[in-house]
Amino acid sequence: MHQPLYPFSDTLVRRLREAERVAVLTGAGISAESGVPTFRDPDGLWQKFRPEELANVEAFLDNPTLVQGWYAHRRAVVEDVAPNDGHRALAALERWVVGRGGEFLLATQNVDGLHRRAGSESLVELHGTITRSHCIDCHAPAHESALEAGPLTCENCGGLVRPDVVWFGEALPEEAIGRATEAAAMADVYLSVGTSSVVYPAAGLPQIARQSGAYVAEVNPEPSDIAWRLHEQVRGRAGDILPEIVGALGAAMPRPDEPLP
Ligand code: BV8
Ligand code: ZN
Repeated sequence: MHQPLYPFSDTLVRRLREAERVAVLTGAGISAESGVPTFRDPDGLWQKFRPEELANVEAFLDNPTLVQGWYAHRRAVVEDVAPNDGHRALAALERWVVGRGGEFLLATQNVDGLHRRAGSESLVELHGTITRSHCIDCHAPAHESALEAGPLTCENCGGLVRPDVVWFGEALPEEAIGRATEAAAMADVYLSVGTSSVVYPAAGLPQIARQSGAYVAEVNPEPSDIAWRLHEQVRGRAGDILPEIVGALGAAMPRPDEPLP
């Protein structure tokens, strides 16, 4: 039996081998190794800004230029980085599960678009994406140009332009949370990777999986808010652990320069 280098159990590998349905939830931690700051880590985004100040509609309407500038900064960071081995390992896991006739869904809270760039296909973005923007009045897609003085407005109607993300107090995209909830309820194995599990409804997904009979493990250097409710806590970084899990299954990892199938 493959002796993993990392602190995950043979049970997890066995349950993955036996699984017909695998579902995964990711948070900012899986993008940390790509150089995208998380929210609640000591050097995270929320240390400098409070979410209430930036990631909600009132804050945006109060100070659109500040919020647009914050997202423009985060978009520039994301355009500069690349998926890491953690993202690629989940794309490999998806191909391995689907290749054996199984079902796979990755639900991410991240808005950085790195999972899609790593090759994940069965993917829902629970909190939207900063890679697209739209007008708050006519909802026309908007192209975020560099912020000159004053807020960016819609070329169509002059309305304010906002990123396609889900802010606090806003409903998640129905289809995305619906598919993610169904996948959690049906999963044989559920992996929660790189999330502090404090934001709902996303943080409820691993708990739904657990209550529905899935084997639930989290991959995180620190225990998340719901770690004690899960079967297994794999202490480590996603970019180290996930390729080891995928290796233990004999699934091939895509190379960074490998063109997508
Ligand atoms: C809604 C915007 C209703 C996009 C974000 C009281 C109790 C329960 C819920 C609530 C409550 N009061 C209010 C609520 C609801 C609220 C909520 O949950 N608040 C919390 C804070 C209490 N939720 C909402 O408002 C949601 N909407 O409920 O709407 C509704 C229904 C119908 C109609 C109308 C309304 C909306 C939630 C989405 C909010 N948007 N961001 C953006 O700017 O990015 S949330 C923000 O937090 C990000 O989206 C992020 O994805 C999310 C979660 O954070 P994480 O991804 O977990 O990141 P974090 O930094 O916290 O943790 C990183 C982890 O990684 C750490 O554990 C760290 O140890 C680990 N890590 C670090 N390095 C690594 C690693 N792991 C692995 N490898 C590594 N290398
Ligand atoms: Zn408009």
